[in-house]
Amino acid sequence: MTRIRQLATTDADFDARLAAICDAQGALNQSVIEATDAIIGKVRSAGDAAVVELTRKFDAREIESIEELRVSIDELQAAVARLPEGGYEQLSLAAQRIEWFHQHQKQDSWRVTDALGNTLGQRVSPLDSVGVYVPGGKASYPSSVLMNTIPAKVAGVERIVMVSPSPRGEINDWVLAAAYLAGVDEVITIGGAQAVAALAYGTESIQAVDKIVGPGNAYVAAAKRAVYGQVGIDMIAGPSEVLIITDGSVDPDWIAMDMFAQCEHDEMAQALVLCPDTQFLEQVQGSIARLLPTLERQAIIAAALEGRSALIATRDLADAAAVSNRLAPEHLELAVADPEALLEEIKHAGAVFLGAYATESLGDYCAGPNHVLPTSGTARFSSPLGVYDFEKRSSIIKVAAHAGQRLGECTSMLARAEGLTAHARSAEMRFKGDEPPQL
Ligand code: HSO
Ligand code: ZN
Repeated sequence: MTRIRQLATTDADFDARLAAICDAQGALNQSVIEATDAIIGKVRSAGDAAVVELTRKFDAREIESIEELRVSIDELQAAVARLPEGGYEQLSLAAQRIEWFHQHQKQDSWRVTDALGNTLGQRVSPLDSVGVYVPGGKASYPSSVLMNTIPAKVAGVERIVMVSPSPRGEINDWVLAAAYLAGVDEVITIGGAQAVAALAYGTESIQAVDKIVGPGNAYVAAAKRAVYGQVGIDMIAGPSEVLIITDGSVDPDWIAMDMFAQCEHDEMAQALVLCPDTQFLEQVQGSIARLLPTLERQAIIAAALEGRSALIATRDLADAAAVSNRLAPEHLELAVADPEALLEEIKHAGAVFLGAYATESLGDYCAGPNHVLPTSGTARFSSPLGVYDFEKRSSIIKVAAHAGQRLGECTSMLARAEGLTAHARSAEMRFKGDEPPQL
């Protein structure tokens, strides 16, 4: 029977045990980094020929050119038509809700006029082009295609290129349909570090992009790290996590199933339940034992439950919130009678699900907010993927002849203090002789 570890915040060794199960960092594997760097080097020097060769080798594709790896928009549309009954409607609903939510994230450009009459401002504009990486095989999620692409589209990105490996030429219809609905402009069935390198540096037939987003395996993560600086990247995601705070006012089966939903992602996934009521935690344990055998992915779930998961008894809900703030979880469920009150105590979380009905899985697919969230405690300083990740800001500085006098004097003195006399003179040339207006 799957026995999930039980902790209590009052245990003498609680902090150490919690830290041990939350540490997912694992040293970056040196051999992966070396292999990735070699691939990036090949793509940079041999371009298309390297991408073709690596795709033949890793994805068993019998191809001679990149053109054979492109999927046309007509083919994406054909995949939509092949979806099972109702598939198009449900995928569209998810896409529409994600788009509607993200529309609210659009930032406005702004301008202000200072007391001197100068105009200053910030202009917000979209990135020109973005690459979306979609893993192949089992981890190829159409929902992630929507979540990574729609914010870019809403931001106004003109060229969105999706890359996804297609071993032996197979590719998931749902992924293609999601690409169509989200408005992807180009699809190329390449993957791994070679796809990241091709997007970052460009090849003869693949035009480079400005930013690469989307999850991938260790090679893709290492490649994204390596090309960062040449292009922007979203984040390097760690294993997915959920932290559930409950007061015991919900059905323990719901809590168990929410843990399973998280844990079925992979063996390293984590589900933590924090509750002041130890009897309720026992009931959750009972629900786990009864429901786990009914699940398709029970082997993965059991490994994740026994690996980095725990049921944690807390003194009260405030104590639970304090633990949660320390961990800054990717997903935080507040399955309590008064979630708004508890939310007041929450400082860090990628996404917060309020109340018993707001299960993480709704957020994973169609609630609207993004499911690409900061993991491994990075919610302390970062945010969900959003429209703002596909926008950049330019400062605007407009100075009129008289309005700049006072700034000219200020610049002149500070520049001379830094020993930068050309700076000083370029300001002085413009404003010498004029009376400085009073501030
Ligand atoms: N929970 C994952 C996203 C996902 N779930 C995709 C299902 N499909 C990370 O937030
Ligand atoms: Zn999920």
